Parts: sequence; structure tokens; C-alpha cells
Amino acid sequence: MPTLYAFVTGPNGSGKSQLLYALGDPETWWQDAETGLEHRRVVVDDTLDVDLICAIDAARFDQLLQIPQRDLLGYIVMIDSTDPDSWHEARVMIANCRGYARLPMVIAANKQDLPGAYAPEQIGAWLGMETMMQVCGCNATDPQSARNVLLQLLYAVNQEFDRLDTLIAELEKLSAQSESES
Ligand SMILES: Nc1nc2c(ncn2[C@@H]2O[C@H](COP(=O)(O)OP(=O)(O)OP(=O)(O)O)[C@@H](O)[C@H]2O)c(=O)[nH]1
Ligand SMILES: [Mg+2]
Repeated sequence: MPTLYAFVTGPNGSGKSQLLYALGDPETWWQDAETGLEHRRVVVDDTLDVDLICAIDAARFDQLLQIPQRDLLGYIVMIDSTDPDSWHEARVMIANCRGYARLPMVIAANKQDLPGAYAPEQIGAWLGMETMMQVCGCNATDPQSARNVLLQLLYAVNQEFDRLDTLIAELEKLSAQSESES
């Protein structure tokens, strides 16, 4: 079965494992000691599944480089909204992902349920937003909220495809025009 991947990253304790865990049943969540990866498999249908993967050692990015770019949908970056001291590290992680492949990214401003959590907009402003990057609030202990983060990423991926459709249609129109003129 073809598998597409989403790479989940973020500083220690930001809630990566919690997010993966909340996204389904224990049977489709596992840790692989050999590769150092934590997985959550989301089965789309019998022709496709999406594997959310996260380095057990948050500082590692070598596993990301093993995923062929064409199999990678995008990134989820978990951020502890109550811990601004960790945001610098998150920014480096964002740059690492973008350096590998420029793909849609959802920044999950996690732990919104805790007192003192900064708002997603404040975190977005601090990080500096770029294209194909969006911030959404999250409480990874709540499955509904965890699902919303994945949905936001899938919407963003879908939108990129839509944009390609638009571009293709435009180029086709131009080609047809210049053909009819010649
Ligand atoms: N209140 C609250 N607690 C959370 C939330 N997300 C995660 N936690 C808790 O924060 C702690 C750290 O979460 P983890 O999911 O282990 O964080 P991690 O990013 O996997 O951490 P490392 O694997 O050490 O890098 C755990 O005790 C979680 O239960 C949240 O949205 N709200
Ligand atoms: Mg973890």
C-alpha cells in the first residue's frame, strides 16, 4: 500500500507524542527503536495511508532526509505555547524542515488549555510567518483538537494542488491561444 508521510517535529516536551497518540487507536501507533521513530498510521483507504512520523530524539533530523521528497506531504511543528524559552529551538527546527523541502507546514501552538499559554497569533508573529506556513491553536490531549491539526495540514496540501491546477489551466489556455494565433 503506498504511504505518504507527514513529519512531526518540535522541542522536547512540546507534545509531539501526545499529538500522535491522540490521533487514533493504540494499534496504529508505535515506536521503532531501530529507526528512532515514533509512528501514527492514518489509513485513508486500501490504496493509501498516511504515516505521521516523529523522531523520538527531538534533535534528530537525519530520518527526515530518508523520506523521498515526493512521499512527504508536509510538516507539523509542535510548540509549547507556555514556554517561550523553547521557541528559538522551534525556529531552528522550522528552518531545518524548509531547508529539506519547501512544503506546507502547520505550527501547532500547543497546550492552549494551560494558564499562561500565548495565543497562536502571538506565536506566529514571534516566529515570523512565511508562505505555506500557518499557525493553529492546539490541545494535543484532546483528540478533536489533534485531528484539527492534521486536517489543517491536509487542507494546505490540497490547496497547493489546487493552485497547480489553476496554473496548469492558465498555461494550457495560453498555449491554445498562441496556437490559434500562429
Ligand atoms: N495540558 C496539556 N498537556 C499536554 C498537551 N500536550 C502535551 N501535554 C503534556 O506535556 C508533556 C509532554 O508531552 P509529550 O507528548 O511527551 O512531548 P514530546 O514533544 O513528545 O516530548 P519529547 O518526546 O521529550 O521530545 C506530557 O506530560 C503531555 O501529557 C496539551 O495540549 N495540554
Ligand atoms: Mg515524545
